[in-house]
Order: sequence, then C-alpha cells, then structure tokens
Amino acid sequence: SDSRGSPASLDQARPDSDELLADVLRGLSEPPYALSPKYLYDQRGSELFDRICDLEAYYPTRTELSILEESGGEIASAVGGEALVVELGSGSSNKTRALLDRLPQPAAYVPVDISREHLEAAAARIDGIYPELEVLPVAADYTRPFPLPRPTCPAERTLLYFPGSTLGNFDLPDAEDFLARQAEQAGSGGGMVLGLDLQKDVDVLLRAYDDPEGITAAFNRNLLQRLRKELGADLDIEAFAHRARFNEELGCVEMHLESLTDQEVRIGGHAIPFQTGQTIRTERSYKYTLDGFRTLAERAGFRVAQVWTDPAAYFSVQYLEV
Ligand code: AVJ
Repeated sequence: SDSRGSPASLDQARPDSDELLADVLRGLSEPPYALSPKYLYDQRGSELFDRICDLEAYYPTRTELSILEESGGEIASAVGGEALVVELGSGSSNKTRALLDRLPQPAAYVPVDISREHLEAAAARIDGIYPELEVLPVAADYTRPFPLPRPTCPAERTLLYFPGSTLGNFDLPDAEDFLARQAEQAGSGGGMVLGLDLQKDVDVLLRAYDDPEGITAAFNRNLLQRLRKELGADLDIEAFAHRARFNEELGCVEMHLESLTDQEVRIGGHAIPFQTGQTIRTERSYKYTLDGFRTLAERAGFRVAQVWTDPAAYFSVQYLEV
C-alpha cells in the first residue's frame, strides 16, 4: 500500500489489501456481481477521474463550476462568515477556491480525503493561496464518523462542503443515513453546500459516462488492473468491456465491466465464473429531481434553504441548513 512513512495513526484511511480482497470476494461471490465505486480511485484511477472532469462529454464538473462562479456571491451570503469549512472528499480541491474565494471570514479549512497524496498536495496548495487561513487536513474515510479538528480561532458554525455530486454514489437509504449523520456533525446552526446532479435526457447522461475519447472506459477498466496488481488476480483485461447504462427503475447511471467471453477469473485462490455478457457493476450515480431531493434532505434533518442551477438545469448547488 501507500503509507509513505507517515504515522500509522493517520493511515486508517487507506483500505489495505486484506480488506480489498475480502470486499472483492464478497462482491463477486454470486451474481449480480458488484464492487464499491470507492475502489476506482487508486493513484491511476484518481488521475483518470481528473481527466474525466475536463471532458466535453462530462458536463457535471464544468456545470457545477459555472454555477459556483455565477452564484458565488449569493452562496457566500447564504452561508455567512466565521465557519469551520469542512470539505468532504476534497480530492484535488479543484472546487475549493470557488467557495473559499467568496466566503467573508472562514475560521479554518478542513479538507477530508481518503487519498493521502491528494490530501497533502491539496492542503499545501490551499495553504499557498490563502496564507492567513488555517488549514487542518484530515485523512479519513468521510463515510464513517471522524473527529473534527479544533481551529485556533473558535468557529461560529460548521459548514460542510460536498461538491461534485458524490452523494450520487450512495443508494437512497444510504444517502439519507449519510445526510442524517452529517446534519448531526454540522450541529444546529450548521449547514452544507452540496453539489448535486439532476435528472436529464438519457442520451446526455450516457455520453457523460461513455465518452468518445474512452477516458471513462479506461477509468472503469483500471479497476481490473488494480485487481491484478494488488490482489494478484489472474484475469485478462481485454476480455472485459466498459458499459454505461441508465437504470430507469432506480434513476441512476450504472457503470459495468462486461465479460466478452465465457471465462473464469482467479482471485485469492477463488475461481469466479463469467458467462459472455455477464457484468460486474462498478458504480451507480443517482440523478435527482429537486423535489425528490428536498424530501430526502428533510427526512435526514436538513432544510433546503436555497438552490442554484445552470440555465439548462443539468446540475444544482444547494445550501442545506440544520
Ligand atoms: C465522482 C461519483 C460524482 O458519478 O459522475 C465519473 C464519478 N464515474 N464518471 C460521477 C464518475 C464515471 C462521479 N462522481
């Protein structure tokens, strides 16, 4: 794994190969096969994801940035000052400035990410851009409870920042649980600035998840490479193809790896059979309606205080209050 000599106590973030193996064997124990999308983000996967965000076909990133750009002033006045700004899954922090540039007086900035390389690079960059701002990085899996650091200047409230429509990766009951936990974390007077992708034309959705340049295909198939590298899996990457589908019933885009032949894959002493056309589901990305999301947020203990969208209503940025 990737400990890079950092203290063991900070390294709980990175799932080790035992955990990966156990999870993979569980996900492939019986059809329909499915793996957690979090495993798409090793070093190479994170790089490919960054390239996806720059694709013309992948509308979410640029649309979200345009909303933050366009409505940043309003978003900042909705949020107010003196907040402890906690970014969940800060990644390469490419949306951090869009918020921080406009907030009057953040008490401190807390980037939280599972990828240590991303976290350290992002924290250093933000430190360089805002020399006056206290930056307190936390290496953690933010889907599990983690303690918030205490800033030197006490904060008036906690503001969670969750851009990128990452909430879309949670199945609906998990999304509600997750939001309920975050509402508790933020506490009364606290809030969340959330980026959330919306339902739209299926052709637009499928193009975003199966781009003509094939970067999303490479991102998805990199998971197979990871199974070979980290688990010594015996599998032919060429025998699987990237597929994007819209699941009408659930209202989500799914990524799959589809077997192009009848074959057996060997992982950790187990043989996993595949028939031609059989798939491993590697991701679900839910697309919400504004009404549908409001109901979910309210059940989780948030009030949707304000919503901003782009003119085509492809994407939304929402301010939720506890
Ligand atoms: C980072 C989960 C928001 O669902 O659009 C991009 C990941 N998957 N292309 C998304 C992703 C395929 C992305 N999220």
